[in-house]
Amino acid sequence: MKIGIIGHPQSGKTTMFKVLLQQDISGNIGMFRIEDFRIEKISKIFSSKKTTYPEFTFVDLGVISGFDKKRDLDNCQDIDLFICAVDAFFKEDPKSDLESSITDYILSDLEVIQTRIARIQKEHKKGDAEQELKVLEKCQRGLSDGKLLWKAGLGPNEEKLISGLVLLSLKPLIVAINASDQDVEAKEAKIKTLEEYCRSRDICCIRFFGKIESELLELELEERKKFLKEMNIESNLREDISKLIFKELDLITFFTTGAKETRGCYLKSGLSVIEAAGKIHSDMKRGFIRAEVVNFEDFIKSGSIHKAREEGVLKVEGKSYVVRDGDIINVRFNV
Ligand SMILES: Nc1nc2c(ncn2[C@@H]2O[C@H](COP(=O)(O)OP(=O)(O)OP(=O)(O)O)[C@@H](O)[C@H]2O)c(=O)[nH]1
Ligand SMILES: [Mg+2]
Repeated sequence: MKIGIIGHPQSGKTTMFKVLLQQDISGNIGMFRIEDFRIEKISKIFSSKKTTYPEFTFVDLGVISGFDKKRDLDNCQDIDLFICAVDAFFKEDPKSDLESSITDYILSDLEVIQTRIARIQKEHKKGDAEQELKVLEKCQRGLSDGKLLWKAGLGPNEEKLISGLVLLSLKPLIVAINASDQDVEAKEAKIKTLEEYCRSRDICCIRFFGKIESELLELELEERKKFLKEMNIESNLREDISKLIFKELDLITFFTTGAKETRGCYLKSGLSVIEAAGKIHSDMKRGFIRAEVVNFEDFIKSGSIHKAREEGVLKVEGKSYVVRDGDIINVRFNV
């Protein structure tokens, strides 16, 4: 999954990017390791030589502006979710910044949609093009009402028909409010206004403390946590963002384990075990026979795979089994 950071100039995008990646990174792309205590626990129990965490790719996209729209949109093509940084440390009226970012989003999508509609109408195509036109018109109505497409109630088939277009608001959006390190109380009101605005649009938001959190990057994790606690700052940007991304993209985590490696992977919820197998290795999908599955909670209660099998919580499942969050999966395959 690829996550793009956007926002107004100087809103703290790069600061947030660095805090999320836990390093003073020079480029604008980096890997974000998703912490999950379950992975460590499983790895320890199986004495795995290697522990592999799931990761998101983060991209600091900079400002998406009118001046080089084509290039900006090309960069957004494969983004799965956007995080919009909003400056509440300096700006008097951060809500209007966020509103204007959202308006830019909507206008960009409207332009893409209208261009596409004009093209289809000009070519007088039938069949799929007619279906697409219906979806485009639905999108146009939604956008004209100020709705983000991601909230416009499009079905999977409708989304498929327009999947070739770069529509920013079709992707989930999380708002990250860069709260201030100074005059915290005085700034509380404008942060609350922002949070209220996000609620009214049904957009998830979190607070972070860009300046302080980035200054603490040089310290060890435990030291950092101690410092933040002493400063009365309750922010765990990495954990909070990770949870929200899982929620908005509707992801779950499953595990594979053995003496060689314990690995955590994320998966769209509702997918079956054969799709999970494909995420580990294409051979596993191709030659899938069956899977042995035990959920993390049951496994921990049982204490071992042997016990889990005895107690009947480890089950043999076929390819259509729908994976649950926390499943430990052993795929039997033959190629
Ligand atoms: N006081 C204060 N300054 C901050 C905070 N977060 C970021 N800054 C400062 O604001 C400036 C802009 O931060 P960046 O993270 O570079 O912002 P950006 O959105 O990446 O900026 P552009 O890429 O130029 O659009 C830098 O000088 C930061 O040190 C904060 O929470 N408090
Ligand atoms: Mg920047």
